[in-house]
Amino acid sequence: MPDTLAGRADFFRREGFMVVRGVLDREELAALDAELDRLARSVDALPTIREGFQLEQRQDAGRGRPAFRKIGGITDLSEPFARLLRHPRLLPLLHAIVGPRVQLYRDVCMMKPARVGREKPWHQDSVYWPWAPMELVSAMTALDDAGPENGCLQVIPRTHLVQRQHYGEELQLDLDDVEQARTRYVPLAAGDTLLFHSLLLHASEPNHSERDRRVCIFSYKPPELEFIGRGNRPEPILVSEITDPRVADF
Ligand SMILES: O=C(O)CCC(=O)C(=O)O
Repeated sequence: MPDTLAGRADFFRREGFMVVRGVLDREELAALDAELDRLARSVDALPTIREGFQLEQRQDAGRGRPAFRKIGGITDLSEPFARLLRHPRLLPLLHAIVGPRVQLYRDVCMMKPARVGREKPWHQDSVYWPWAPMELVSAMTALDDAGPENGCLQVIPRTHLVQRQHYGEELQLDLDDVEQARTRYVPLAAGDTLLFHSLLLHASEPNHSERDRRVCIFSYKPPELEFIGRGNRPEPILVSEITDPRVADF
């Protein structure tokens, strides 16, 4: 991995993803952990923000609390998650990739709980999303150690340059043999962040293990993207703005 900001941004543009190790320290992880615990205890009072929340289809009687699949609008629900949105380890890279003004489109925790967490088939995020051109960047930060056994993300490098046809209600696609051979697991330690392009092919397997695989995903965009969805364009949420591009080079 190149060690200058510009080199890392070039790597991202070429490969469609990159991993930033050790973004969160143990204290920050503990604060986020406590927040998810608090939200799980107040599920009945949880407001629906942006795409809202979903419980897992299969619940786990042993857990004693509802098992979430997803909690949307997490930065409005929790101050520690709002701080992660603008984490100083990520902002310079985000500016180098997205540009001088960075807005938030999506903020979710994907929980993939132990034993019951479902798979997510192969797809490109931008096919679901109302923005053109399809040039968003997601930052997936692991809140637990994530490996193949508990459903870490899988990607296919360099697939972010071409939009693919998806099918079905969940909008997914099937890989051919060549693509299958190019798939890669991306194991993350708790506190690592995977940045990936909104057209990168990715998926994750079910979690049959005894360990949760919780991640937080923020999807960032430049303000110039055109809204091509139905209804009203969502109010922009500014994450960070720099007036002097050299400031990004710290
Ligand atoms: O949580 C996962 O493993 C997959 C999430 C994902 O693919 C997405 O949110 O687009």
